[in-house]
Amino acid sequence: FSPSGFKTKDEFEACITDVGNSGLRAEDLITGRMRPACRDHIGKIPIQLAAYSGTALAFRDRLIIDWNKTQQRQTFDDQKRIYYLSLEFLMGRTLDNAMLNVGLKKVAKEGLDDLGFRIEDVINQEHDAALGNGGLGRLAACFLDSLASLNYPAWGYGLRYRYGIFKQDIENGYQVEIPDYWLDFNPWEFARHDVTVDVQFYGWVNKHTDDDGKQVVSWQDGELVTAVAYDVPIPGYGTSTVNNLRLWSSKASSGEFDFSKFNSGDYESAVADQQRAETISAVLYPNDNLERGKELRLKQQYFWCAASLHDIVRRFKKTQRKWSEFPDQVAIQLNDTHPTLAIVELQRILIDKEGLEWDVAWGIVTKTFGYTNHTVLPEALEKWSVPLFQNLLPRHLQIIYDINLFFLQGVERRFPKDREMLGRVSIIEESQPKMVRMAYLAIVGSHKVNGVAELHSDLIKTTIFKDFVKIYGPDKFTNVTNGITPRRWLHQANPRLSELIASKLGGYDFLKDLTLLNKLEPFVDDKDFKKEWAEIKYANKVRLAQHILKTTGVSVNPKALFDVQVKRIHEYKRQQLNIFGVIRRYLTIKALKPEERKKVLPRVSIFGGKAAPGYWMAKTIIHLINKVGEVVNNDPDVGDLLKVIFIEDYNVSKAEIITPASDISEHISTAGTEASGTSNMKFVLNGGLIIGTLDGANIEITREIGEQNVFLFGNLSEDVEDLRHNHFYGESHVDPELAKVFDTIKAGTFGDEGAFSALIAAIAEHGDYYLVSDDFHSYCSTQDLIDESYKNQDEWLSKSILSVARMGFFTSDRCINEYADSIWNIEPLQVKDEDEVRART
Ligand code: 9GP
Repeated sequence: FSPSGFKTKDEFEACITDVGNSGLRAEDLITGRMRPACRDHIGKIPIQLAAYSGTALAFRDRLIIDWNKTQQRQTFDDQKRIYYLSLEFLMGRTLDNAMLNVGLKKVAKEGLDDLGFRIEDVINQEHDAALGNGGLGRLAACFLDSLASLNYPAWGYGLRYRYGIFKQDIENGYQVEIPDYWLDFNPWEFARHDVTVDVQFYGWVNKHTDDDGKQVVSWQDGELVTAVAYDVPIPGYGTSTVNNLRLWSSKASSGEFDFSKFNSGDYESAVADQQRAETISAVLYPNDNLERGKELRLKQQYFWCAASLHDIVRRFKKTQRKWSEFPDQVAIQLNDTHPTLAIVELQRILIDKEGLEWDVAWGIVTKTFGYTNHTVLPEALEKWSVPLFQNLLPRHLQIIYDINLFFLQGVERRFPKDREMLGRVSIIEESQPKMVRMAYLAIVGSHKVNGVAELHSDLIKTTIFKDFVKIYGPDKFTNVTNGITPRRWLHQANPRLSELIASKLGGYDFLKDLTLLNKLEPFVDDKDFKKEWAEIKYANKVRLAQHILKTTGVSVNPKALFDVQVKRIHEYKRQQLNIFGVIRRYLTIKALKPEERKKVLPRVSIFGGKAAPGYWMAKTIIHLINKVGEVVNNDPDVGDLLKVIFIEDYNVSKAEIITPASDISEHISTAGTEASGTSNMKFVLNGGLIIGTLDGANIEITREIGEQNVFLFGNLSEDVEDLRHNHFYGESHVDPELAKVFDTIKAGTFGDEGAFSALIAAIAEHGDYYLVSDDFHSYCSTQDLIDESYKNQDEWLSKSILSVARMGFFTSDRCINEYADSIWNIEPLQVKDEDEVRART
């Protein structure tokens, strides 16, 4: 535990706790009024880290007071609560957000200034809480912010991974994964050793009839693992509401199981048990839109669902209400299929433990759950093998079979002539081995199913869940278009822009009601306003250019057009299309005479994102981007006209620097593959324009901000299947411009051409599943159009301002209100006036 100079993490934490318990205020860490023992230790902490610790603990103290009040108020009011179950919460850093949300950032800045610290340096000490892969996890984090800001009684439930998403290093152009141990000093969590749940795995099921003739089912033996709660306060913006995010950590059970092993002298296996138990919450699976069916993952899912359900039921039982009132008090939202086992677990609790009849219990279950689908990609839809289930969760498998049986009986009654439908909709897939289809289970066990953008919600109804629409009718299926929190993604990431907007709108109310942004429209022709708008963008680009220089050694011109694509690397997101376009641009520049080059608009192509460690094609794309960068960035013919940058280890805090600096960002997935996308919203909210396909939320963004403000290209989703079919059965061809790009790669211009052959073959020989060649021409001509448009800066600025003014719809506050009204049926809590109105910086 070297960074702090403490010998162990425990020693450091003990010291911090000591300060907390000693009656000293957390700020004393900075001012030095601390116990001598601690002073010795603190002296060894790098001074910036000490300043961070002090500031974080000062804010934490404040949050705790409001957190306690909120929890008491929620218990006292006894309203219906929403529980948001998500295996991922991509929170990023907390301190800055906490300062802004409680409205005391100015005060903190002045205090730190007085002590000789720059607030930015202090904020930068914090390790990102990276408990997520990408959009799904970040959406969950935005939702928590909105739930608290809107005063909804809400809890998040997740896993406290010891290792979040890996840290990405680039070595020789290749991605290298480094473990992300983020818990070295985390002042934002509270270990609740008083809140534990024993979770059972394996074992066998005993069914017998009791003396009253009633069938009793019990799940026996197996292994117990203890879930320990860690609570994280989630402050709302401009309100005193502080909600709770409860993350579970696994440890060996202290039950008789382990003791029996110890007592019999079997120390080794007792220790192995302990390690096995701790492994459950050790690591976040680093896959985005990809499921691999690993046993440990299923264990994680059940561990987290069982602990969370136990907690929710325990809280409900304290109210002494009847079981029939459970859905009036509890709404549970399943963020993707990962928490689907919660459905089965609640049914098990109700029938096996509480003795309810099957139908009564099932009625309660289905009224309680809602399910959000985030993808139609087949490789991302979860399925678990029946033998795996049978071994790990034997009682749950029986219940799933019963759920399926009753469901199929109902289907058969309604559609007696359609025998094939039974096979198509069965929760159990009759494959070898049999598989449990989690999405189907989630649909059958929920009262509402929603997609995350209009096109996506339509697609699930007409493709993967078509039969279920026939069975349940269309009303069960709905849409809630995603959103983002403007507090983090505008106010925190782009404080100058937020301040400029506030100066025109007469305050920061737009952060609570984003539709107020439309009051910016009249300023679209205001010269002074436009000048300031442009200056802010430029300053943000300078900041990013500094970051690029520091991290890559490449100097980029902030006056160039910054073209950004930052997101997980995936073939369907088509970073390969982007880099092939960059190569074409490079070839075009090279072919120009020196005097012609003077007319070329300089561009910086910026990439960032992680590839799943086992996703070889995605890793090849990263490799190609870096190799192209090495050549282009050092080519004297090109100079400033083109730079290609790969930003290592893209994460939330880097997104906060990159997003405000973009002129154009790329959202170029094959139509019909990106469920929504949310970075598209972040970029536009920060005054960047977008190039995109008619996919996911791009469509609604276009509708809101106007077609003239978006650069759209490419085939439509309804044509994708036919095009794919043609690739296989018709004449295959590669776009001639793209063929030139391939020739350049094959000629070894970017190093060993063999390294990239699979990337080319996927398009030229293996059916071009993602339609890269089909869309290449339209992509390139749209990029040319962007060059032309950017040259007219005045018009570009008007587009930028108008777009921001029309982004009100995409706040996550709107989403949460929609979920609350149409799915959860919950109301916000009344917060007293004096608590609600907070100073806003
Ligand atoms: O791929 C989708 C992305 O388009 C969407 O914005 C995000 C949040 O809804 O979810 C992603 N889906 C997944 O990560 C896996 O289902």
